[in-house]
Amino acid sequence: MSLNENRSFPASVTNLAELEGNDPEVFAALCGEETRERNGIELIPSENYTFPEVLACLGSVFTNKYSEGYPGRRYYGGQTFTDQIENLARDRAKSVFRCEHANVQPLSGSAMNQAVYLGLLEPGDTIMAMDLSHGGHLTHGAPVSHMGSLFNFVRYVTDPVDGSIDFDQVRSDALRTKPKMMLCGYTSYPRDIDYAAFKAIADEVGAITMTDASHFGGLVAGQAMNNPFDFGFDIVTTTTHKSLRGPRGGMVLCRKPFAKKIDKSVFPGLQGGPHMNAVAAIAVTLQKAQTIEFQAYAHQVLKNAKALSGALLDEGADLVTGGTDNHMMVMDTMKTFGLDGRVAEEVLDRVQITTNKQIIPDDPNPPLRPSGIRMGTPAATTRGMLESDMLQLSGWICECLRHPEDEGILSRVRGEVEAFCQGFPVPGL
Ligand code: DSN
Repeated sequence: MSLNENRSFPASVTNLAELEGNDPEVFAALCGEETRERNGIELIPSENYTFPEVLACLGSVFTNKYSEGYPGRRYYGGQTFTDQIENLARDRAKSVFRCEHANVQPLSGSAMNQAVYLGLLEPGDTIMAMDLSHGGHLTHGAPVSHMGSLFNFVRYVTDPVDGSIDFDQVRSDALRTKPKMMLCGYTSYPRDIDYAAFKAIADEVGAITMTDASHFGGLVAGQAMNNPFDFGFDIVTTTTHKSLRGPRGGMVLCRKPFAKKIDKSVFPGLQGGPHMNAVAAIAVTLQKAQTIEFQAYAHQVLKNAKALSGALLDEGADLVTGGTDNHMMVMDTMKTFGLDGRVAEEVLDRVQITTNKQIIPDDPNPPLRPSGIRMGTPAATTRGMLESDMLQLSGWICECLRHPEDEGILSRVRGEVEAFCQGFPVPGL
């Protein structure tokens, strides 16, 4: 049976036509964003172009439905189809990440991490996690976050030269502070994680092991990076919209003994009704993530990151940790070009190359004027760009940052970028 047997198809086209007529201001902004995404190169490592089917689910009638509870145990009627999609999303998550339980309801990355801490720990308990300026996320205990004041975070840092984590130091801090949880994962760290080393220390002190895989969830799913569950980890969280190419949202994946506490913590502990349009989109994403094509994509993301970082290094760029093992890199623009990250981001914005200003380890500068920028390859790879294209990107980036006030150069590069992008259509646009 077609869901659309009584109406014209596709619905989104009809809806956009209505939007154009009824709210031209919002329509104009939407068109502007679409053009921006089409004509520019997206290098923010946490952003991507989602699958067209994901956009279809997000704009679907599942938006209309409240579904507090879990499949088979809801607090509102009318759940035949929401139960179907949530079961699909959960089963697919378990299969893709090879885990025993999945909760696909968290509304965001912050909510998913908070649900884990609040569900498994008591306020005041100690958690070890990576320091914000060394690559950890706000929810990994940054003092400005609510989690930072609710729990006692002990932060580990990275080596200033090669970016490695000193596991002797982590072990001695763990023995001294007796964390209930050891957390690895990052938002701005261009290296892989030694899960075995973390797990050994956690076992020694009896800590729960958690990985926040938000940035590289898609690369784990595509079998291009290690899966923490293969090292015996207890909990893995991941957002669904970064390298995974799904809708904005989060998932908590875990071993069976943690399942009940995690579910109770997400709902009713932290959230009310899940966004079932996003859950439907997560189901679609996880079906895509099981394909050979997605595996090829994930591996190409890493190859492109190696190519881009290599080309930048050849141009004399100072990259934090000296390169990358994953999909991202952080360039110290202060050291390389004498520009702070805000200025570098603005210069690149002007030529339609989108990056984000980024603090570097122990940054002497404040977060809104930090010393670097962060770049990554998931979105460019989605458009079909390959290693040779990364050489071209590196050339434009360095030329513009060497001549930040040369209007002639910036205007020429802007045109070249726009022409180049026409060869790499954004899926679905
Ligand atoms: N905003 C995400 C990122 O850019 O890494 C993390 O929350």
